[in-house]
Amino acid sequence: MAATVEEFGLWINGRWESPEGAKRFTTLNPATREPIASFVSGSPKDVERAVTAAHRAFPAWRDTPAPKRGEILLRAARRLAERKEEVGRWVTREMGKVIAEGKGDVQEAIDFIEYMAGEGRRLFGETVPSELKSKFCLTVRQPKGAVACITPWNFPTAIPNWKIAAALITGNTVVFKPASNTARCAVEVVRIYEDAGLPPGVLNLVTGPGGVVGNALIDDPRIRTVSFTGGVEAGREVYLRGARSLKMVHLELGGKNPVILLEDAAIPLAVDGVLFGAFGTSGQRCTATSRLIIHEKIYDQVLAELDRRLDHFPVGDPLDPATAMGPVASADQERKILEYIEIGRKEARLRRGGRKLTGGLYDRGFFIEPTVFETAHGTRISKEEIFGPVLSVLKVGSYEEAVRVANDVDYGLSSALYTRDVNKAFRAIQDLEAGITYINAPTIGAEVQLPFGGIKQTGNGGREAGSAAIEEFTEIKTVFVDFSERLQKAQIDVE
Ligand code: UN1
Repeated sequence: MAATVEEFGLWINGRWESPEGAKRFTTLNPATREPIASFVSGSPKDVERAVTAAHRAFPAWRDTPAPKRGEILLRAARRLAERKEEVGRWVTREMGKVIAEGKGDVQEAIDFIEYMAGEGRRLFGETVPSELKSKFCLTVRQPKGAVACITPWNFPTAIPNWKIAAALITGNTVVFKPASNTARCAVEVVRIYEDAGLPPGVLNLVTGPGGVVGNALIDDPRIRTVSFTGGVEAGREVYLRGARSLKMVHLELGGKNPVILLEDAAIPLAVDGVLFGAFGTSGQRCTATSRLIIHEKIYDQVLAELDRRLDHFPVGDPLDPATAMGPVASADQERKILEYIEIGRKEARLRRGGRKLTGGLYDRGFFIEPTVFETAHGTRISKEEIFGPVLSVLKVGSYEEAVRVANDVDYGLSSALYTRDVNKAFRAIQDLEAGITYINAPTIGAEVQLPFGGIKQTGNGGREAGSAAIEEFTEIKTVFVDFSERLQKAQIDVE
């Protein structure tokens, strides 16, 4: 008999509504396959209502002073901080990351909302001298209008808030379309803004498939910006679709992030970092360490240390604080990762792991062993994003070769170098083709007050978080104020 689960509707214009006869879907706990909750599979009509609500709410929200908007955001951040434990558990139950990371996901959301709340008293423009007398030149930031935030399942509270909090502080209204398999977490995201007293229509939630809800949002001419985080194929579709109506489309896509260990790297520190980078969140981060590029002089020693550490690396119940790695997020994820492992077995040397875990609690969920391949550069597993607990290890003979290998992929999100040589460190900051470079730290763990994003196929040139978050959701208005009381002609009256 199917267990009954809590049912949620769509949040449109400040009300939870369940459209008559709507199709529904249920999310699952990937550690147990237990159902979590049921959600509406939104239709184009639902999107239409949500966009209308966002569009109508825009003028009043735009005219609310930004510091006032900031007060609401601060209340939302405090509300989320009070509920961190509870929401962190929803993240772990619905997505499978271990509880410390579930709470970390929520903390990242809190940090960012707080940061954006403060931004309500900044939102700086520029003042620039004029070439003419008695004339001021300045810029102001203006909101875009109604925007769409389409978010992935791997950071089900942090990434939605990177987008929503930035969109709201700058005076936009939002339609939020979360990944279907973490819809329960999306409800928590909406609730904190509801509790904080956000006016009706300023934030709206429509759950459902990207091919229906996402597409309807992108096609709606009233949506001025689409902010999307997800896979590269879906991102390309979003970009092309948005291009038809000349929308600003902000993309955060994949990664194939390298950690380079030079011959003078502090090995235990580096291995700590690699384990966290490669197997944290079961490797399901855009920033995950998926390639370990080691100088040949320390290659054997590093791998021996990695093996030693992985011999005691508990995989299991993500709610148990002693667990190092939980399940992968879904049956789909499990299938794709196991397919890549099969590809790897044919083209590279499997050093450890490689199996779906079975027996006991493993039979109920989607558990895969932490997997390490030794491979030559150029194999599929060393170049394609796997988004799972699979690390490709590559041996190189020099700094130059390490950088060449690191850069020879389609992506450019995060990168890392372990060395004690300050000159090499600074060279790598110049040489590594990536939006983020870490020195003596792994490829994951970006902080919200800095811009986040990548180059090449990781995106289309934008950044989110940090100061860049404001750019993502605002138009710049350039203002000229002439108080000379006569016609002054730029470029002409200058001699
Ligand atoms: C992602 O995987 O898309 O730097 C985001 C990190 C996290 C964010 C990851 N703070 O790994």
